[in-house]
Amino acid sequence: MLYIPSLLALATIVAGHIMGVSPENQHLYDVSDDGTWRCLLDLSIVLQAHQINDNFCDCPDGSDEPGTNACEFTEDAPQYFYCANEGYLPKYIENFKVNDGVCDYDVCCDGSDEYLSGKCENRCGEVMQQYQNYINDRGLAMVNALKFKDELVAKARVNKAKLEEKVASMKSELQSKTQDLERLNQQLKEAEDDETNDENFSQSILNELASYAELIENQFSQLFASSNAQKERVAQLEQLLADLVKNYNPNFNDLSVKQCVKLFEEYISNKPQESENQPTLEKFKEGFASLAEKLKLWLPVSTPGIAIVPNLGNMMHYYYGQLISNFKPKEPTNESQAPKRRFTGSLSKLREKISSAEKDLNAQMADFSIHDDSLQKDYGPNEILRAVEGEWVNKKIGEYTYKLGFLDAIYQDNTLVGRFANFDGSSLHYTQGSKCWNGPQRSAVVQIVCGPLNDLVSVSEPEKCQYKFILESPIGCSQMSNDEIGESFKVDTSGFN
Ligand code: MAN
Repeated sequence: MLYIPSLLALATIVAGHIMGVSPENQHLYDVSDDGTWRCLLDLSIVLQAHQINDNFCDCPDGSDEPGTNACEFTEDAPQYFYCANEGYLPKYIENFKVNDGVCDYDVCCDGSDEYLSGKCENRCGEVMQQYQNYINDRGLAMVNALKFKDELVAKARVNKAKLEEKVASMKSELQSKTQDLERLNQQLKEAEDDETNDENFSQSILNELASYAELIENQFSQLFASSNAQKERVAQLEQLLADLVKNYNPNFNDLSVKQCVKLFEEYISNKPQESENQPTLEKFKEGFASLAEKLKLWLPVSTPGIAIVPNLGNMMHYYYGQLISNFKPKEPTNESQAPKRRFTGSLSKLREKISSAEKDLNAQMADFSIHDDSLQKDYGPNEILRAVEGEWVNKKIGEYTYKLGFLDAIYQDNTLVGRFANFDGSSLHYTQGSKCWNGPQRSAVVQIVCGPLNDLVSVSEPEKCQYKFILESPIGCSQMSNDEIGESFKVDTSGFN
């Protein structure tokens, strides 16, 4: 049968050029000498040359219809049409958009996707202009953003240096305070040793006092005993003489008797009255007991119920025992019942000083650890996050106001979305937020894209209570080629119709 090419076929085969195929792929449609061609992904299917772009889908991979929309566009076999876009950049458009009556200038600025009707004039000049403006603007923005980024890196470096300086000074302060504390502890030890020496000293003094006290008591006892015996004898003599005065015969002219009677009468009349306050051993003992009472005020109080023995030596030993027991390490006792030591003021002051120095040192150690840990933390490439530590970005998006603190936390109004966990170089991760109603704890990933300033541009919730933020920041900027910048270019077709 004679093959008569259709209008479409004529349109798609222009001087051996296959419509919808890029120049570098044209060779794939070279026809064999016998005038046949095989499907690209299934060489067992042999077609006649005129079956290419005949608006009928013969190949399962759709390769025989690169310039029409005859083959179905599926996920497994997507079909694309090549637009040359002379003066701009070649592009591929989905085949179902070919000859559908719509000028898809965002892809085919040359209008070639509507080649059948020819209704779409070539706009590639304007598109190219838009593209160049975009590249220039974005390029300039990128240069500025990179400048900001360099400033951030420099600031991060300064912040780190300051922190290192602070950590070093805290370290040396801690070392000196540790040494001070060691000195104080040494002082305490020496003072406690001195106290033990005092104890030995007190022991020898008190021993001496006790033996003097015993000696004095013995001497006084003997003295009082002999004094009483003497008094007894004098009283007997006085009685003898009093009898003599009473009974002698004055008619006997015995001069010696008369002289003795006269002298005795004088002796009696001159005899001093016996004092009421005669020294007695009891008074001496009473005096020492009062001294012992005073000692009780200075020494720890004895166990209730132990009577004070009214023997001078015993009393000395008794109070000495109290004194010694005070130096011995004490069993823990009920504070209210425990006797209070009244002579260790300087020691207790020293202990107080040590305890407050220890508290101070512990607080400073904790503070030091926070700073030292922060020195070890991961702050991303060039440690750039150090530059924004403590900064917050706020933005009302939809019904909520979001607050994002770098290295801190994210809030959705007052709800905690998450606390900073880590930075993987392109995204900040926040976890351990407040629990979602019937769901997980809130968490967020903040993707950082290049921008001149820190700005939250969008938020979404791909899974319940798991948020995704896009944050523009100089942190996300890196040197890009024009082609890379151009990847995000979108044609503005609003002025084309
Ligand atoms: C709040 C917000 C939402 C979240 C729901 C879950 O309304 O935190 O983002 O999806 O709670 O109950």
